[in-house]
Amino acid sequence: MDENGTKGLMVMIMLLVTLLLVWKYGEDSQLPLSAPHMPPSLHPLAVLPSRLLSFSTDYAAILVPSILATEFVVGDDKGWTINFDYQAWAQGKEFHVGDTLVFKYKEGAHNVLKVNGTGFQQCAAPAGTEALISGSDVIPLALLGRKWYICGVAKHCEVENQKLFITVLPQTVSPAPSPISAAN
Ligand SMILES: [Cu+2]
Repeated sequence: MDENGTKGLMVMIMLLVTLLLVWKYGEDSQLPLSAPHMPPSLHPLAVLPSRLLSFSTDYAAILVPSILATEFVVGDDKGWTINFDYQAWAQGKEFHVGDTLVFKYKEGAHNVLKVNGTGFQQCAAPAGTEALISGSDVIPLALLGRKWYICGVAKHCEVENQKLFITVLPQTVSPAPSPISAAN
């Protein structure tokens, strides 16, 4: 092997080593930032934004289902009031953990008491039950099961039927859109 051939071989080896280092460090963000042999495009600071982006995209996919929680305005346009059939209103609706109820009424005209089944039947809340009185009372449905709410003002519950009973179902997780349905 002549001198040029040896030089050529050396250059080849150095090139290979450099490529190996670049490949290794390009995959590894633990790299010291001042590696001199690194092309700018493989520098960790150049790679970082795209890694962050793909991370946040993954995260968004996980978080989306909880964003789809429903807010129910009790009684819709009528709000929380007397002479309204709240059982008819609740009929056909599905309440899930993570959803919220909003009781809307003129402040002072009504209130909201969370009671148990007996309290619902008797239109009475146990002593010490704290009434919601803001006129725009938001109740997160945090737990599964049956929930009962009554108005504690005057005889709105007994006489005017201002009471609501719902059953809260498990949290819904919306299925990811399938490629097949997306293609169709
Ligand atoms: Cu009332």
